[in-house]
Amino acid sequence: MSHLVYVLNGPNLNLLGKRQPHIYGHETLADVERDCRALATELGLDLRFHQSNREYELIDWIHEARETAGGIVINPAAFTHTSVAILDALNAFDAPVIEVHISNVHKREEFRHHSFVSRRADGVIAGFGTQGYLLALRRVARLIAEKNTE
Ligand code: DHK
Repeated sequence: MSHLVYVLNGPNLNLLGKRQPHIYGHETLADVERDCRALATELGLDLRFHQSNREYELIDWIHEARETAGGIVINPAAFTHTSVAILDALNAFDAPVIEVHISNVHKREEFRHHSFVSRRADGVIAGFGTQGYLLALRRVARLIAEKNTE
């Protein structure tokens, strides 16, 4: 299985570090990308790191990943709670998917408690701040390694 992992980020995550820092923290998405790249190197993974405010772009990256990637780490942000289209795209992807939320969505408003993406995700991380991305990458690396020794 491929060592390429897509890290996908949904709407408003371009404002990470500036928007509601009491909820999402002070780290920017560039900080997250830097830390993910450093860990990926350590784990022997290649990374594609993307953010978009547009649902179709996230779907296109998931389709691209179908051809090339061994795993997807996705923080769909608000699309988590609304997007059957992203769920359908992930259902067409055959390798591990880990869903990440920076905040603990279960501690927040009722409408954040439901995730379409969780119906497909192999694991869900919420409330670990931006460290959640690194935990997700470690999990994907483990799942890829297990697949490759099967
Ligand atoms: C990020 C968002 O933008 C929200 O819409 C989600 C998620 C939670 C997060 O915690 O990373 O509800």
